[in-house]
Amino acid sequence: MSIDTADYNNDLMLDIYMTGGSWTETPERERAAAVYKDSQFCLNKQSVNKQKECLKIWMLSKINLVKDFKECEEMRERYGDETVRDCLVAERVHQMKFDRTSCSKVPENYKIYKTLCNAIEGYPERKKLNTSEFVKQIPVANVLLENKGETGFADISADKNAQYGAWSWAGKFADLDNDGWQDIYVANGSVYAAFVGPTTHSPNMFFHNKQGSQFSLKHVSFGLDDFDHSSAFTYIDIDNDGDLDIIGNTTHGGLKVFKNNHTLNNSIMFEINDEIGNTDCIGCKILVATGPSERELKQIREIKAGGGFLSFDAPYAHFGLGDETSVNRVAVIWSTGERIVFNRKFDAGYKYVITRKSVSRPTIE
Ligand SMILES: [Ca+2]
Ligand SMILES: [Ca+2]
Ligand SMILES: [Ca+2]
Ligand SMILES: [Ca+2]
Repeated sequence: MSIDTADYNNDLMLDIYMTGGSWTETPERERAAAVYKDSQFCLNKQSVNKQKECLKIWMLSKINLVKDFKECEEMRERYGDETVRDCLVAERVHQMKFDRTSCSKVPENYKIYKTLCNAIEGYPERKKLNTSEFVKQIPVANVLLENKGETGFADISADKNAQYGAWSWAGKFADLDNDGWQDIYVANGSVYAAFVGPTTHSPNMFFHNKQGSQFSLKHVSFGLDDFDHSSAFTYIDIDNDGDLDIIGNTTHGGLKVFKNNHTLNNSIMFEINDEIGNTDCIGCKILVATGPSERELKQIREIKAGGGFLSFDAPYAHFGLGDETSVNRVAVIWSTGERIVFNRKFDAGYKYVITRKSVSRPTIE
């Protein structure tokens, strides 16, 4: 449900990461089932949602969507009439595929369910397509495609240990520990257990990039082990200390903020303003080199306004630099195709603003 591009192996060619309903078999599925197996998940405050809301979602997610409403009724004593009503409406809507005349019976104040019902009711007849020339979808996995240049892209998901996911709404690259290698964070979560099995609540997953050779699942040690129904997130340095923090969203609850306390490595950030192309320089690329030689570590970022499910990041280029204290060369490839190189030192620990004026040379602040 998301497609992001970035250079995971620092060869200056942008690679692709795609997420979807990937339900890969991992120990995470068993762990999720254990964590979320009873309402202690809510009572122990493992959720960002208010306790009552959390319990309601927990109950709804446990409902088997069958043709009787027995399980909804069983919720009445503990969770009250309102939850039973929600349950009945949700269940009714999901039966519409069997009985499409029922949409008019969904109460007017359940606007989302009514819209959903009418959308389902309108299933078009499916036209047979000749799929023989289509690129086949890769099922049950998130997908990392490495850019091999002239020979195209190669599926390296399993080789690099990056294929794991669940109901993966959004997966995006960023260097969260500032070691110079871009990691991947994936937001997982779906509320309908009956659709996707009992382990709906797989945690969000964090793939730590081991210098381009492998990814390893590190969401527990990085504090990103989140079992709520996450759907979207943005990377942003909320406290201006040079490491990227995360603001996440949930499908049925509040926002959550993950403050990054992990890294002591250095970093540098660039904001590019363009008075000739587009203001935020969407589509621009920026490259940096550190160390005494131009051949030292090089990294590339593309300024984007997309990448995640219903979400994207601030249009800045953030680079982790490890223990390097400066960048010695910066190149900008403008969205309009021109290129400019700054052969000067940029100290780490700052955000630089590069501006291309409409009538003069670029300036740096
Ligand atoms: Ca690459
Ligand atoms: Ca990293
Ligand atoms: Ca920060
Ligand atoms: Ca920090």
